[in-house]
Amino acid sequence: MPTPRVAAIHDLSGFGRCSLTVAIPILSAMGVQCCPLPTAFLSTHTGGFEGFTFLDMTDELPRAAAHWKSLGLDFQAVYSGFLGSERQIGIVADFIRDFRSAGTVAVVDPVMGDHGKVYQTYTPAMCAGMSRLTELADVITPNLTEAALLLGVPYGDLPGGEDGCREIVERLSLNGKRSVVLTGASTAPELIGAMCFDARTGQTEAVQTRRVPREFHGTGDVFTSVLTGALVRGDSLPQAARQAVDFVRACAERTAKAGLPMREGVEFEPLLGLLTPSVEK
Ligand code: PXL
Repeated sequence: MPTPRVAAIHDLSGFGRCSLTVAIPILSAMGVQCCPLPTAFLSTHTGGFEGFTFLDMTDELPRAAAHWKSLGLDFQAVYSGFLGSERQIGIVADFIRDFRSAGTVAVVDPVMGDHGKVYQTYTPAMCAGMSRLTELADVITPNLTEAALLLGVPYGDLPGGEDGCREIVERLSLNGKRSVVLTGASTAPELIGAMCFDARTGQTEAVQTRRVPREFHGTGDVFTSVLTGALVRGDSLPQAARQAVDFVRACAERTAKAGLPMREGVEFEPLLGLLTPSVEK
């Protein structure tokens, strides 16, 4: 199989294991070429650190995209996540339109918040723009907070339980046109994982694992990076979600055992080998 190539449009946070510092090693370990377009450079992510630096890269994105276009590059996936400004919504939308071809999957992780709260750097206009951006996606991967924002309902009013998660993904599917992978979805108290609506088959299916009773920053980025890598390697949506759920669980279990702080993310580095396909010379 030729090495699949992914354009990854996320921030680069120097410390805290999220976004590009997760996507690049995970996609590489999966045998996928990751081409980063950094939306911003931060000293750390914004969840749990005070005084982080933030360098907005908005002006650089269309310049880099134009250069890539002039080189005739193509991508098997465009994968976007945390955005640095409202203007980046339109830039990412243009990128998806310009680089989309028959074999391209557009994965939009509508990163906006967690635990019922919107992230510090996200304005209401950015959240509205993110919702428009998801209309261009083949696959979206909201957590419950982001699902509530996309549906325009208060977090506390989301339908609960397995049936509620099924209803959420089906309502977010734009009448079955796009696939939806709801993360942090739980069908029983001791289980956690994803609820997937697959637009290719029209099926909704829960992909669950035993819950690790701790939370870590950046697990959504680990999840969607594995999912994207598996999709460009040709796996179906439920197969890709299974790999992502199992990898996040392995990372969370290891990190919880080591007693590491939530804000430093999951210690995924020693486990990258779990993702590596057997080597063909
Ligand atoms: O994991 C999502 C994320 C990505 N990038 C930055 C963040 C967050 C969540 O807080 O702050 C900079």
